[in-house]
Amino acid sequence: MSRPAVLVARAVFPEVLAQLAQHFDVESNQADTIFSKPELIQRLQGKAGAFTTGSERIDADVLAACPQLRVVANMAVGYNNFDIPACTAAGVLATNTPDVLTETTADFGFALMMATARRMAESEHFLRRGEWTRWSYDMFAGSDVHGSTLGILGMGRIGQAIARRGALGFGMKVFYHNRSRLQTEQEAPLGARYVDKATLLSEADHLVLVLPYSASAHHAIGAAELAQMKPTATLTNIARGGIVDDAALAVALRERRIAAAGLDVFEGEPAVHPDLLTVPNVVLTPHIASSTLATRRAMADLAAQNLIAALTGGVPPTPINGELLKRA
Ligand code: 8YV
Repeated sequence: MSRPAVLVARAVFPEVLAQLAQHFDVESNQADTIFSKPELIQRLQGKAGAFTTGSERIDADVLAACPQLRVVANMAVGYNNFDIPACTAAGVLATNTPDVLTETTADFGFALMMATARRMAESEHFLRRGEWTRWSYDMFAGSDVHGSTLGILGMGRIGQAIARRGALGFGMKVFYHNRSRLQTEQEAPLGARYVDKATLLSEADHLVLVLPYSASAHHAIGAAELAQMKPTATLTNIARGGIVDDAALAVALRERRIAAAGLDVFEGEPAVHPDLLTVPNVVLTPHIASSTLATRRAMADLAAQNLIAALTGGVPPTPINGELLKRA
């Protein structure tokens, strides 16, 4: 019997390719070129599965042009690169990689928030420019993290992991806003308080965004929301580009309407809004919140397990549109 063919759309660990090669005829992209939509469609011809990352968009056009496709396995917890209703309508199982990146991503979110509050990037640039010639009493004075109010927009797994760090490690008061309120037993150990978005914006000393991207989350933080924040507050975005209106944020930073921002994700990344590159009070990182070797390997392994299970009659561990499995 011939083996299913799969496409691995971006470069990945050779060990993961080797796992896949035990089950499939694998076309891989170790050159790591970014496929245009026509090229992606062309490479998916005859493939039953695809191992994707956030850079491949699987939409109705791709699905219509690739009728043999049965599963798309994203090496990411976020899946806004997939049109899930279109996948489900086409009978294509979609999977993601939750849980394995939660703690690593929370570590990074907390670190970025701290670097932002304590002006680490701005002061490092100053030092590298050779401008540090003497001590002064208010040099790069930032704002305290310990004992301050942590605001979390999007209280899923990663949001809760950041809240734990803040409440238990840094004595922070935790306010959050989310589509749904947590159970009392989840809130209680963190002293987390569910508030409306306006209260979150006006009360947070450090606001961290951890919500998934959706059309309704587009520009959830724009000029109007930034205007509701304290002028001393910081904003950290480790969620997705497009949740923040980056142009409006650059204006707010330049005019010191908020103190500082830490950004790991950008609208239209890897392009970065040019005004963000020139304002001093922002820490910028290239979408690396989940990037430790151990976690990236765990993500790749989980995506591979999903692909293997889905195409060899097993049970994929982390399906997104799992209703397709029940139907089968
Ligand atoms: C990925 C992420 O590195 O998991 C996610 O949703 O944003 C990152 O961990 C990125 O999406 C590449 O697939």
